[in-house]
Amino acid sequence: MSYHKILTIQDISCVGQCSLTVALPILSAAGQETCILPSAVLSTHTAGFSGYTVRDLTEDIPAIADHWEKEKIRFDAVYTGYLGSTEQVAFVRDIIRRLSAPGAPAIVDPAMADNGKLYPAFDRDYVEAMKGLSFSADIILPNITEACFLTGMVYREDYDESYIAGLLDRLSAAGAKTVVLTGVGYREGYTGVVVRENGQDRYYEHRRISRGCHGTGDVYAAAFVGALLNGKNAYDAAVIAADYTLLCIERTQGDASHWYGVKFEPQLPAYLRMLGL
Ligand code: PXL
Repeated sequence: MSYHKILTIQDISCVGQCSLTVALPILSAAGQETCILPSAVLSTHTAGFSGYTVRDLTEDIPAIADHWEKEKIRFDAVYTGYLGSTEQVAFVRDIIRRLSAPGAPAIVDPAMADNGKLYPAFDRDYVEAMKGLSFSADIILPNITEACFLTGMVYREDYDESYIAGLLDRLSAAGAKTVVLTGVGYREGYTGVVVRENGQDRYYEHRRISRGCHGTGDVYAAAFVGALLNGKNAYDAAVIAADYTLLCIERTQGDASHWYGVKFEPQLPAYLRMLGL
C-alpha cells in the first residue's frame, strides 16, 4: 500500500458529519497520513440547523503556512472542500503552490452549492474566487449546481446527455483538467457520475436512493481521494466512492432522526475491501 501525506483544508462542523469530521476518518482509514487545516469552526453545518456559530479561521492561515514552510513540510496531495471566506481561497492557492511536493495533485471539491442554490455563507465573490482555485486544480469534483456556478450555465433539473456534455465542455474550456461531475442521472431511480479525463467521458450509473442526505458530497469526495491515493485511476476511484456512499446512505435510510448526515463509519470496512486493503 502506498502511504502519502495529504493535507485537507475544510471546515470543522463540530456536529453534522461533513467536511473534516468525515475526511479525516475516511482518509486515515484509507491508510494515509492526513494533515488538516480547518478553514472555520462551526457548531453544526449550515444545511438544516439554525442559529449555528461560526468562527472563521482565515486570519490564522498565513502564519500556519509560514510555519509549515519553515519546517520544510511538504504534502503529497492537497484536497480542499468547504472554505471559510473568499479571502481564504487565495490563501489556499498560495498553500498549494508553496507546500505541494513535486507532482502532488491538487484536488478541489468546490463545495459551495446544491439543488440550484449557493450555500447560505457564499456570494458571487466567493464563486469568482472558487473559479480560480478550481481551474488551477488537477481534479475537481463539482455537482451539477456547482458546475453551473463555475461556468455560468443555467441550472436545470431536467436535462439530457447533451446538456451534461455542454457543462463539461465549458468546464474544460475554462481550464478544468480532470472533472468528476457528481449527481448525474438520466432516468428515474438512478443517478451517477461522469468522469472527464484526457478529453474522454466515462459514466457510472448506480441506483438513486430517494432520501436526500446531507454530507454525502463530502463522504464521496473523501472516499474518492482515499482511493486515488491508493493508486486507483480517477474513474475507478469515482466508482468506489459512489458504491461506498450508496452503502452509507442505505445504512442511514429509515432513521429519520439522522437527517443531518450519513452513517459512514460502520461502512468503512466495506470501503477498505473495495480498496483491496
Ligand atoms: O457538506 C458541505 C458543507 C460543509 N461544511 C459546512 C456546510 C456544508 C453544507 O451545507 O454547511 C459548514
